[in-house]
Amino acid sequence: MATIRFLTAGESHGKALTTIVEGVPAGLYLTEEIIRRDLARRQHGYGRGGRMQIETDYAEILSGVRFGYTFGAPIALLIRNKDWENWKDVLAIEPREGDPKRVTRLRPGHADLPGIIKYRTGDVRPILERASARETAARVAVGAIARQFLSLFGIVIRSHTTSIGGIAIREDLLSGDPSTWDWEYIDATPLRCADPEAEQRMIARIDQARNEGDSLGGTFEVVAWGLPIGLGSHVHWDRRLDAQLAAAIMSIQSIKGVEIGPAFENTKYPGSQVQDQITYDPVKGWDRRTNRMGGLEGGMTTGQPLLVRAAVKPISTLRKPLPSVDFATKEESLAHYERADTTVVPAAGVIGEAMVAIVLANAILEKFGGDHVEETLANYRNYVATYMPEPAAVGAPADVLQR
Ligand code: EPS
Repeated sequence: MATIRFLTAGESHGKALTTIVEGVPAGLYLTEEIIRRDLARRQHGYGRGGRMQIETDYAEILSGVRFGYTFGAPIALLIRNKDWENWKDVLAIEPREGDPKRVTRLRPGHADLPGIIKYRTGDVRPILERASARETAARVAVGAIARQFLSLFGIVIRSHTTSIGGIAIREDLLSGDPSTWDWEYIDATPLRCADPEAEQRMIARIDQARNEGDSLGGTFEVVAWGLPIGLGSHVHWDRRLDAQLAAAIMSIQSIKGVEIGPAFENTKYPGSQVQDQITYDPVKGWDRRTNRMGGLEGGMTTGQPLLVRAAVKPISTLRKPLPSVDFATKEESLAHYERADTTVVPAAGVIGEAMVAIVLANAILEKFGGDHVEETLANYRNYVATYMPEPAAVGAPADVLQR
């Protein structure tokens, strides 16, 4: 069972997104400002629609934190939707006869058709409201808590855009040790992209798609480093960390593919060129010459950086709608259109970070347990000392709890 569990509720244009996060150990330093930073990163990114000008996402902590520290109780979060003011009638809670703005013209690629049939709503509105990626604001807030917990162990998670609309970054830009890459720079660029030349072409492509009433997909990579060897397990399918990561990433709206490291690329080469050769250094300990397995072997971390890559489909709401069918009349009609984004790939990377953080925080808690973070840290240090040559090199920054 996952140790940290969370539920989200809320419609895209409803009053608010709410979340309850259960299972975070006591003693974790946590403030609304820590969560706000990640929420702002998710809102940044060229190619979003008008909605991001309306919202300034902020998670109020309603419970589970006192004097800046968690104490083991569930943490409740509330993110208000400013846009709710404009949707009060369409999403009224009180009973009402019919809806003059009923949506029945189905968008291929969205949850519209399976949702309206399955839930018998007779109206796509409630389906699209909950299927919307607005919900990911709540997930990013949970991810910020998980990230704060992981920082105690020296684990860092970042992401970057690797392609949009078929335009890819130069791969050699991001080789070697990710802890040395300029993540502040990447985060500040319009597309959260490491390759300025490719980024310019991506921006031009986004402008073209916007002008044509079209949308674009792409790919991103989440990178995590500072991981101990042996998170996850080979012994059972649902304890394999790669399975948990793939499920978590695939649960993000618009994601249609995931790979660990260069998994599809690896299929082109014989085994002799793909396995990551093992080395041992008397000071640094176990290491690898390459990282083509993306930091996982047998469903367990190898101690190498974790590389999780994902494919984001072009979003399905198009200003130039595709031919479709009206659910009410069953006659041919153009698909529904309302304000939407042209591309969401830069934001999807931040959401991917959040989901990876939640999975890794659970992997740490599964292995090391603990109701207070000091207990988890003590177990962590004890374990890492079993395979590290220099006990002094073990463990997280000791002063991190003093902030
Ligand atoms: C979304 C459509 C757009 C996006 C929204 C997801 O919203 P609106 O319909 O209000 O213009 O901006 O994403 C967010 C609001 C967000 O915070 O990410 C959709 O249909 O999925």
